[in-house]
Amino acid sequence: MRGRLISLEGGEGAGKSTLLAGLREHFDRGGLDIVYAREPGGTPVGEAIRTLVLDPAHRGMAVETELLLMFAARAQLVREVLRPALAAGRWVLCDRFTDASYAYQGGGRGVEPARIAELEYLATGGLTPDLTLLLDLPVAHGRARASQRGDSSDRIEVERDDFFERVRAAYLARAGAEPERFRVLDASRPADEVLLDARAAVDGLRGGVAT
Ligand code: Z5A
Repeated sequence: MRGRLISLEGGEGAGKSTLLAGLREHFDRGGLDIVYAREPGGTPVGEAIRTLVLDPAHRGMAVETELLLMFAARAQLVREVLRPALAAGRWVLCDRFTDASYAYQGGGRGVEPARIAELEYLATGGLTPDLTLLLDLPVAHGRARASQRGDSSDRIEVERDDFFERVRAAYLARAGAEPERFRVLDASRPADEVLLDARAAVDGLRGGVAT
């Protein structure tokens, strides 16, 4: 039986890394063998692309280049990690997937969704998550959290608030269009509450096995 693909999405500082750590602990406790991946990245080729695409030195990167690099990393991840894991019946938890391209390059940068869909088919063959957990919170809240981490901003994080407002709107529009796949979580709540909801959604997908 094919495994399941779960993706985590959200704007800057929404708490994806925090949630991922909590879910990981939950799965480990249940003795579940989960494959973890992240985008852009998750393979040696993908991690090299991540370094390139997020490097603030490349301020002049064209929108099309950014889009193609995201999908180049994704194509590699799908071929090298996701397809083999799913075919072997394993479950995969991926920190971002194709929805991020529709939100950031589509909503944020203004690329036509139809153009993105062409690349999606090429890179993923139409592979879609079984469940997408969207961490939603106001842009200013997420940015304040991210700035508290004290690390330096990458090439996308330096964008202005209106960019991230469009990203958020694009995510919510996608969630509204596919309510059966998305679970929108109010990420402004304490991390343990967000984790409880996320666990319930994932366990629901497992038919209650991972309780
Ligand atoms: N990108 C793209 O443009 N197109 C694509 O197709 C793809 C990606 C795949 C890298 O993503 C960038 O790539 C990203 C989108 C773009 N650019 N941006 N901006 P990333 O996922 O690696 O990085 P990120 O989006 O910048 O995530 P992040 O800023 O690292 O945030 P996070 O993982 O969602 O948050 P966190 O580190 O878990 O939490 C941030 C802080 O808040 C931290 O101090 C936590 O302790 C705290 N926190 C977390 N949750 C809570 C709660 N619930 N309450 C209070 N405090 C909390």
